Amino acid sequence: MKKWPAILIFGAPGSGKGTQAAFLSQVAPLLHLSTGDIFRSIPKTSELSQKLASFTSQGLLVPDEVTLEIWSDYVDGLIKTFKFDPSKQHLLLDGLPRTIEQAKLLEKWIDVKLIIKLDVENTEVLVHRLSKRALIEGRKDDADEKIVRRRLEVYKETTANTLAFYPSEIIHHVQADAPVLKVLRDILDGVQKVL
Ligand code: B4P
Repeated sequence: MKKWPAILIFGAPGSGKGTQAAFLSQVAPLLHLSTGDIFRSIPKTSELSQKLASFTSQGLLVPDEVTLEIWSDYVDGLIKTFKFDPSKQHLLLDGLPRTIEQAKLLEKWIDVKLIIKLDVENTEVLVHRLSKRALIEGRKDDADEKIVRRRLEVYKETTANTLAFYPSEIIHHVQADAPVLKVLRDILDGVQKVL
């Protein structure tokens, strides 16, 4: 199988991955896939959704095999329904991989062209953004500060190390503690080199 070309958007919870990926997919031939959104799209009454919630509601990562199985089934569905054409589009992966094991498993499917790394040094900025989103979107995992802080710890302890799996030449760092449009402009500087 020919691997799908992909750009990864990488950063702590609240760093702006979902926000920026939504903008980017409007202006470039990119198919935005957020693992968090895929999980949240599964009907809440299903057994699978309840299994996922047992992890996400505590700020923990969903197990690697389960994550990749759901993600790959989802992409297969998009190909079969002509919503993703790998010959014309790159995937824009938001929130995947989050562990080195996920990065290894993904090698089977994707050819990573670029990684956009959103840098926000101050944890309190992230906590503030997520608490604000809790008021707007009502996501349970944003509403409890203890859970938000646990997600940030999981990011520091596990997800941040995942970046080391990839060659540093393909990593484009962006200062993400800045207004949304400035962050977008800096991201586009990196993206235009590969598209
Ligand atoms: P996600 O849905 O990916 O949650 P997130 O990382 O918190 O959100 P995101 O990064 O998209 O939000 P953004 O900063 O754009 O994951 C939810 C859960 O699912 C995880 O905790 C985990 O349990 C599970 N999960 C997901 N992927 C997984 C995987 N691969 N393996 C295992 N488990 C997985 O936005 C945050 C807020 O900041 C928004 O309100 C936005 O408006 C604001 N904002 C963004 N940019 C800003 C800026 N420049 N200035 C001011 N505010 C800004």
